[in-house]
Amino acid sequence: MAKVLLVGEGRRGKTEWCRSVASYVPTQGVEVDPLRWYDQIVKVWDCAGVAKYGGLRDGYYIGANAVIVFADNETEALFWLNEVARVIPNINFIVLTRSENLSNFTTIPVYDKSLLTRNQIFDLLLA
Ligand SMILES: Nc1nc2c(ncn2[C@@H]2O[C@H](COP(=O)(O)OP(=O)(O)OP(=O)(O)O)[C@@H](O)[C@H]2O)c(=O)[nH]1
Ligand SMILES: [Mg+2]
Repeated sequence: MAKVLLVGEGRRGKTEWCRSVASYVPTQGVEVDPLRWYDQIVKVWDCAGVAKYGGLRDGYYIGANAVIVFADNETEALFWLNEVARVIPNINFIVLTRSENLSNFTTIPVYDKSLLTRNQIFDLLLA
């Protein structure tokens, strides 16, 4: 079973990506959501972005096959990629952002997070 991490600063839409949330409640530690990908289940580890709720952050990364980084700009994205790569070097990744933030990225490819379905993202990461 694949394990995919969601990382990024607080309030970047990680938990929103897993499910519709009416209001923002910071994730404390990690929430694991089993999400369907065709006939498989992907374990999605939605990690807290707010430092004081980070908990056992490095421990959550162990065994991950891929990471989805939610970021508003390139500095944030590189920070979180590096954060995970310390534990899992060369991990497969995708960076998602809002369309109005696409131009903040010049060196790493990003995707408009409203345009790709979950399955399309898992296809890119896990196929
Ligand atoms: N700045 C910013 N805000 C966003 C983005 N996407 C969603 N939001 C707002 O963030 C809130 C949803 O946040 P969540 O999905 O709960 O945030 P999270 O990334 O899980 O945050 P933590 O659990 O604290 O790490 C909503 O109020 C959205 O309006 C984004 O790409 N950038
Ligand atoms: Mg969250």
